[in-house]
Parts: sequence; structure tokens; C-alpha cells
Amino acid sequence: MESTQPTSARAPAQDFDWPAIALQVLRSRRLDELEEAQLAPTGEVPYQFSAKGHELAQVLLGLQLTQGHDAAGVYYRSRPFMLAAGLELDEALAAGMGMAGSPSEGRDVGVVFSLPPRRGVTVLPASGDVGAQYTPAAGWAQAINYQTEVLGDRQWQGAIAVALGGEGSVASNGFWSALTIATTQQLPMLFFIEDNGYGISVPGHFQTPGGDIAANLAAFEGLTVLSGSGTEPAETAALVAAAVAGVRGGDGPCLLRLQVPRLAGHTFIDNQAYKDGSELEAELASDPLPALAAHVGQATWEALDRQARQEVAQALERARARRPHDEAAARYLFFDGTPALVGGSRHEPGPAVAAPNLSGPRINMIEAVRGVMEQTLRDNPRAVVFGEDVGAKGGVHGATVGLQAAFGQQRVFDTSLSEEGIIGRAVGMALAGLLPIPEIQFRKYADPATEQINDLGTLRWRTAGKFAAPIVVRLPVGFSKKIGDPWHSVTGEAVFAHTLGWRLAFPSNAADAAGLLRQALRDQDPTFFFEHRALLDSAEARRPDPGPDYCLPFGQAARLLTGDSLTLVTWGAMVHRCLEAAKAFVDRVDLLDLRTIAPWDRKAVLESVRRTGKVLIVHEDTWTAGFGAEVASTIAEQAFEYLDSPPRRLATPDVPIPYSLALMGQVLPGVEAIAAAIDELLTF
Ligand SMILES: Cc1ncc(C[n+]2csc(CCOP(=O)(O)OP(=O)(O)O)c2C)c(N)n1
Repeated sequence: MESTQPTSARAPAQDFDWPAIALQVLRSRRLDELEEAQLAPTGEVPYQFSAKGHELAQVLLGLQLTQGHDAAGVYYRSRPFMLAAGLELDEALAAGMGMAGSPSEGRDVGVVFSLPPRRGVTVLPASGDVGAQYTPAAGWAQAINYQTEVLGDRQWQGAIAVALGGEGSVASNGFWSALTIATTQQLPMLFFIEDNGYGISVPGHFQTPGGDIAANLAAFEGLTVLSGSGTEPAETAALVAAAVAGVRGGDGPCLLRLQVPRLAGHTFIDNQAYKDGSELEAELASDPLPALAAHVGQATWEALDRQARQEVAQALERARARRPHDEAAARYLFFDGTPALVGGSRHEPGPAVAAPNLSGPRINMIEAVRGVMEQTLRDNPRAVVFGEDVGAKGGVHGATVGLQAAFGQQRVFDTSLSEEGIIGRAVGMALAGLLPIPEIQFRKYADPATEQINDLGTLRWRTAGKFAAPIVVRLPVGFSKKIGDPWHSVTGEAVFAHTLGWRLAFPSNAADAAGLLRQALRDQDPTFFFEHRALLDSAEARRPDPGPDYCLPFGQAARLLTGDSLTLVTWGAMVHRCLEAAKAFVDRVDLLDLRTIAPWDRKAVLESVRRTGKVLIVHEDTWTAGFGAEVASTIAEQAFEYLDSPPRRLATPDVPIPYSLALMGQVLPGVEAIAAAIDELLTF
């Protein structure tokens, strides 16, 4: 095998504890064999992934991540690493069986792991999405620098973040996004690529030209690249040690590519028909175990193997004695008062005032948002604000003007142009104890971050409450007063309302914006915070500054008009159009501004509809499966007998927002259309 020998001056003349390494390798191997021979065929482990062939490389890595604040982003073939990081054999088996007492408590696939630190490394909650492990690891790496340089916490000195991945994952967005972040910022991050030549059945040359990511990255600036065997004990050990020591020692990021065989199918049901006989033979010939046996000596090897087999057999008994998981499946989606073991800001919030100060100076929505961020940065040293153009420029909407000058480039910073990177990095930083407040420049540009958004929403749930990454993502949304278009004018709240584990605020005025943002930053769940472009600097959304402690809990609608004939439910910029339209129907319209979409105030809506008997729901997001459908169906289910007419909706038809104002006027619900709908319903 071709190899780039470690050249780093930091490459240590390390004494490796070969018996300890061999024992971990053997435990992993015997575990895989047990599953393949017995537990997968009988269905006791219904979804089995073997790591045979990868063990040596991973164990060598795992045994070196002991700093205390090291972190690893792993993937489904990382079980040997997990064992080296402190996962018990019976936990590993219980995970595959879906039993209680496993890292996910039966919620996730048995090899999709997470682990609070046991031997010095935190295993970040893994994802089933190939490549999704990279950007959170980059976020942790950035947090290492933040902890030492900004917070002065010397315990983080020398910590590193590692992301493990197969060669298939080097084609993923997450890999490139993290590589950009780590190299441009010179973060202490190791990309640990286990190249087994196949992504399920697809050969490596589909993932990177020529199939060798190390060769292709040889000239990448700011990156140390190492490559070689992941199966020859001395060589693999030297490479892993050099990579870890270089990153720990401050050399900046490193990519280490190790060639390993995959000695089983992708999963248990994959028969590898796409490999021919000679290839399978060659793979068997590069099994790392015989070389390792020779390295430790046959007698020692055999004794260790007996020990490993016995441990695995005993672990099976213990795993089988575990209860099937019996906790409510709905638990841990949101914070329920049980603090996570890893992640979330431990900052003590200031006092909360429930009523806004009504005599403060009038502020617009963008000032309200900026003010809360400024206050948070001042009061909480763990708060960080970032996104595209938020640094020197102060954001394309002006929300962060002056913040970088006031708080410095490590607390308020521009990012590379990758929304996956913005959200994934935020996840890693939150797991490392910071409070990230990322901005996505426009709602539509959250599209590339979808994977990280979805994975974050289930992170607490997947880890049965052990991990949490509360972040508040600010997103300017909707049409602007002067212009529309399909890219900058999306609201799309229905998609986010459907995204599990997230809360969503959609304020219609400056005071609500301040109260909701402050509340979101104190709470423990990931939150989308919508800032409507037409309201950022508009007279209708201007309000007296509600004061520095004003907090507005989520799920509380505001009654803006009181009436007895029709309930009008709306949110965001449509609130102001509805207010205008309702002027012609004095005392008849009960107007509710939902203010938050997740959770939404069902109680207030149902109470109102039970009084009025009629309801109109108005929103800017498109019609089909819009959030209005959710509100309408809830009313139909829970207040049907009170209704005097069918629930009605008015929304943007299922077309994009056009550029020309005339065309835009055709699609957005306008004051006249709203008034006509109210009129029609009242006379129904
Ligand atoms: C985003 C995403 N796309 C596709 C898949 C399906 N899938 C699971 S594993 C895999 C191959 C990954 O290969 P590689 O990264 O080389 O790792 P290996 O399995 O070889 O260790 C694919 C395509 C997935 N899980 N996630």
C-alpha cells in the first residue's frame, strides 16, 4: 500500500500498549462475528453493520482521544472506536437489540451512537446521514479555540475534534463545508478517512477522481495530509499518532486517509455480489488481525482472544437480561426540565418581566433584534453571533451592525458561504457549551442546511435526553415592501412547523420580537426566529422598547381586536393587512396574532371560535399544506359543533412570489381580499 510517512516534527516516539490495542480489536471482531453468526440471522439484532477490517485504525485513534474535551463525530461503522472510547460491550449489544440502557434507549439504529465523555472523548450524536458528522465536529473544534482564547479556560488547551468517515463521505456537502471551515480558520480538527474502497457497492473513484482523497488534497492550503495503511500495526499506529499529535500541538487541521478492507457486506443483508472472487480474496489478505497477532506475539494474542470471547459471551447474557425499552416514545423531543449531560449554555439568565414597558422610546423591529443580541453578547460570554456578512458589514439587513466592533471577531463573525456549515457548526458549538445565534441570510437559503436542521431537531430525542444543542437561528423571511422574488421572499413556515423538535417564532412587531427572541435565548430548545422583511423598518411594526427583561413565552397568541362574530387567525406581516381589513367590521372580528407557530396557541383559537362560530385564517405562505390547514383541521376536529360556517383560509396560491410588484399583488393576500373574505363569512 502506498503511504505518506508522517513527517511532522511532533510525531512522537510513542510506546503503544499493544496488548490493550489488541484486546479492543478482538472484542470488536468477536462482537461482529457473534452478530453475524447468531443475532442477525435470528433477527435479535435486526439491522447489523460490521466493522470488520476497520478495527485497528479506529482503536488506535480511540485510545488517543483522552484529553477530556476531545470530541469525535462518528458514523455507523465506528463501533471499534466506540469501544475504545468507553462503550461497554453489553451496551453495544443492547443498542443493536433496541434495548433499554443503550445510548439511544432504543430510539435509533444500534450503531448510530453518542456518548458523554468516559475516557476523555465526547462522542457527538451521530447521524444516519452520510457526511453529517463533519460540520458539528468543526463547530466543536472552533469552540475549543473559543474556550481557551476567549473564555480563558485552560482545561480545553490541546483538545481536538475528529470526524470519522468512509471514502464515500468525502463527496458529501458536509465534508467540504467542514474542510473549508477547518482550513480557513486553522481549527484543531482531524478528518479521519477510512477508505475501504466502496460506498455500499459504489467504488471510490466515483467519490473523488482516482479514488484517493489524500492525493487530491495534497495541495490544499492549510491542511496536513497523511495517508497510508490502516492495517499494518506499526505504520497505522505511527500515522494515527502523528495526525493526533500534530493537531493537538497546534499544527492546524489534518486529513488522514487510511486504507482498510471492508470484510463484510455494507450491512448484514448485502451479499457483495458486486465484488469478484479475487477482490474478496485480496480483501481477506489485508485483514489487520493476522498482522496484529504477529505484532503482539501468538501466545499473548491467544490469551487476549480467549478473554475477548469470554467478555463478549458474558455481555450477551447481560444484554439479553435488559428490559425492552419502555419509556414514552414522545419523551425528549423537547426540553422537559431534565438537563442534558452534554451541551446547552449553562448561563444563568437575568430576571424575566411578563409585561412590556409601554413608555419606552419607539424602536423598529431590526433595532429590537439587534438590542437583544447586544444584551446577550454583553451578559453571556458564551454567546456567539455569526453568518454570512454579519461581521464587518453588520448583516445585509443590518441586524448585527456594530456588534463585531463591540465584541470582537471571535464572538461576531462572518462565515464561509455554506448554510450546512453555519447550522452544523452551530450544533457543534452548542454541544461544547456555547450559545450560538446564527443568521441565515434569507429563509430560502436555509435549503442547504436542511440535513443539519432535521438532525438537530431530533438530537435530544435520539440521545434519550443526554445531549442538547439549543441554538436560535434568525431568518429574515417574506416579501419586502418594494420587491418580491422567488428567492428572497419565501416565508415557508409550514415546512419548519413540520420539522420535528424545533420551535418557531414569527413576530409581527418590535416588542413581540424582543420578547420572543429573549425568551428563545433563555430556553433549551432549537428555535427558528423569523424576521419579516416588510416589518424590519416599518411604522406599523414599531413599538415602545419593551425593556431589557421583557420575555414573551412561546405559544401565547395576542388578541389584537375583540369581536363576537368571526375569529381571524393570522401571523407575521399579514397581521397588519388583517388589522386594516377588519376596520370595516367594528366589534365583529376577534383578531388573533399567533406570534409563534411552534408551539401555537390552540387554546386561544378554540376558545375564540367557540364564541364566534366562524373562522378565517390568513397567511402569506402558500396554500396547500400551509399552516392554515393545520389550524383549520384542529378547529374542525375540536370545535365542529360550534361552527356556523366552514373554516376558511386565505393564503398565497401555490405559486412563487413574483418579482414585479403588480404580479406580487396578484398572489399575496391583500387588504381587499381579506375584507371580502370576512364579509362573505359574516353573511354566510
Ligand atoms: C445523505 C445520505 N445519502 C445516502 C445514504 C445511504 N448510504 C448509507 S451508507 C452509504 C455508503 C457510504 O459509504 P462510505 O462513506 O464509504 O462508508 P462505508 O460504509 O464504506 O464505511 C450510503 C450511500 C445515507 N445514509 N445518507
